[in-house]
Amino acid sequence: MASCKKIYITTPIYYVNDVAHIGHAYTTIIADAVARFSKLMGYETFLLTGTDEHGQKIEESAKKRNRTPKEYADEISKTFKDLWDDFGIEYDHFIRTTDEYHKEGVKKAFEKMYENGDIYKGSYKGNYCVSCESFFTDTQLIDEIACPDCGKETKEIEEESYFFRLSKYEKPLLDFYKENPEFILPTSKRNEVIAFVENGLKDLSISRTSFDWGVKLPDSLGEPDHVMYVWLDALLNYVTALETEERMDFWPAKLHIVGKDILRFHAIYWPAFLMSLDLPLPHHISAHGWWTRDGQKMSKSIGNVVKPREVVDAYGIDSFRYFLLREVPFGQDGDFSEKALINRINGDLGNSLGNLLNRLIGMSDKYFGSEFEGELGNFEEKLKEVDSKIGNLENYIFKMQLHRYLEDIWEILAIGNRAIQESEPWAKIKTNPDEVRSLLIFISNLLSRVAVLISPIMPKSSIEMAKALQLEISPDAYKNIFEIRNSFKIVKIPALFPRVDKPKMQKVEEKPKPKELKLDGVITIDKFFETKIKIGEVLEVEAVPKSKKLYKLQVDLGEERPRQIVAGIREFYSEDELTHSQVCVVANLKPAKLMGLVSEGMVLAGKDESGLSLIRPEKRKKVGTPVS
Ligand code: ME8
Repeated sequence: MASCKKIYITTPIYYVNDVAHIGHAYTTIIADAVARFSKLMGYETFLLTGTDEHGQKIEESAKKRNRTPKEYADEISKTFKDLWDDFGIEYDHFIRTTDEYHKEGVKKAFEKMYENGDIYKGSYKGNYCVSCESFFTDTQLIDEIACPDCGKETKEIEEESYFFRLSKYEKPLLDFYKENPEFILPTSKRNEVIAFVENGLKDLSISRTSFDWGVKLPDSLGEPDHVMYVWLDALLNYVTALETEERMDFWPAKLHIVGKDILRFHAIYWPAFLMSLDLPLPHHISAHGWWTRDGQKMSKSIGNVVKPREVVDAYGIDSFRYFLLREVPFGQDGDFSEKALINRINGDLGNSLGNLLNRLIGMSDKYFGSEFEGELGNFEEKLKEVDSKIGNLENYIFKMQLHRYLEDIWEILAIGNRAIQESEPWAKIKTNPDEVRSLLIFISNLLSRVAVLISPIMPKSSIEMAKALQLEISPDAYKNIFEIRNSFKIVKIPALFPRVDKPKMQKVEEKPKPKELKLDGVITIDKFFETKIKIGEVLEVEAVPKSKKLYKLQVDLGEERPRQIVAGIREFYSEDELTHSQVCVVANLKPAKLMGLVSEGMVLAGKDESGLSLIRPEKRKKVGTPVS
């Protein structure tokens, strides 16, 4: 473990534009597990979580619901806090970016960065994604409009703005990554960040005038119309929370745990801001992968978002915590399915852990009236095998290898279950009760170790196990984990993980897939573009003699002279309606003769039983504009 004695761990602060889902629960549960482990190891530990409440996205969400942004933020922030409280998350401080102390702290930081010469005023023109609250250059956009991160449409904005000299930190950042190879975890993600920085960093626009819902710039700047860029406001929470608790001695953070979606903000902007503020940089930014459900991206419109409360109501918090941390290696994407969760409960939790404890409770009661005392005898070697595995476990935690940690604990449980199988106590209890007693001493010592080791991951089950084994879960118990106990009084407890026979959660309603369209005479886009359609203006209209249906039109397509077009629209439009109106014309049709008149194009129209309608541009456009 690292030499620092104070460990500061953070989750992202979550946007209050929506309630928590499995992704938020995942990050928070990992952070809670690591913080609990750190406490178990005897380190002074501070866990921070909270909500991110400013920005255009929140302002828009509130407006849609006819609420003020603050009312809306109060309500959603509370749902996050209540959820973490109900889940037993042991956070030390819950920050809200609308808290006064935070806003003051952010203003002070802005002032300091300004005084250091890292902030200047300019004007910003660019493409803004409201959903991601970030800017993109034209070349970063997909199809010239969509956000490269979330695919939603960006807005072009031009406004006066303050800028942070991010470009100045390009080299210091690259040097820092080089000198601190474990700054970004997992290391696979590190290369992505380095490549991004090597590509060149542009100065960052850090104030907005196009909306209100944010922290105002410091009064000293005299800019009442500017609010701070939400990511500057949000990232600073990691420091303002400690300041208000007067716990700056916890800085720098040991671990910022984030999803891979926001790694760039934490691994590039955040260290650059900190350098500008002359503050030391965090030890690790750990980015985890993305959860899907039943192999599909979660989305409200599909209705397949995994609600953490629903899972926990059905299966209990410890099963959920175990599943999340065991199912996917940190950094990789994971898939939630109820079936996979049930398999973990019935397999790992029920058959391996629950069963071993049950066997111990049953045998100790039946053979020794629940109390026994003795030596390890033949099982001494086996306990050594267990202890050698435990020796490696600590390394996994701060490297975020929680799945490996759990895998090793489950190997230890397998050693215990195997020992019972091989020793056949039921056959030996009459002939060799000493060996059976030794076996139970071994199993009790093994389970005592496991009870302590799983306490950060499954705190409730660990307390239940401790009750059965009559031990206390504490940093002392962890420090003395290798001590061998020779006498036990086992207390009966209900089965830890009863078998789950059928799914308990509400089924996700499968929305019927849209029917496949039957397309007639399909053409390629190239073929379509062979037809040149242009916008034109009707200059003159004349009825064709001896015809009830035809008009002779002079249409300006922006060419050297107007075109003469004969069109069968007389029953539906008056001359006045047509003159100086715009129409769409097929411009590369071979000229044809109608009633003896040359027609040099075709106006587009649609006709049904109620009559005919010309196809016109919705707004007036320059004549000759191509239609595509
Ligand atoms: O980004 N799988 O807030 P946010 C895994 N306010 N994790 C997921 C997930 C998924 N499908 N969906 C969300 C913000 N997450 C900013 C953060 S920090 C200074 C500001 C988790 O509410 C994951 O941790 O969009 C991700 O990084 C975070 O929620 C984003 O939460």
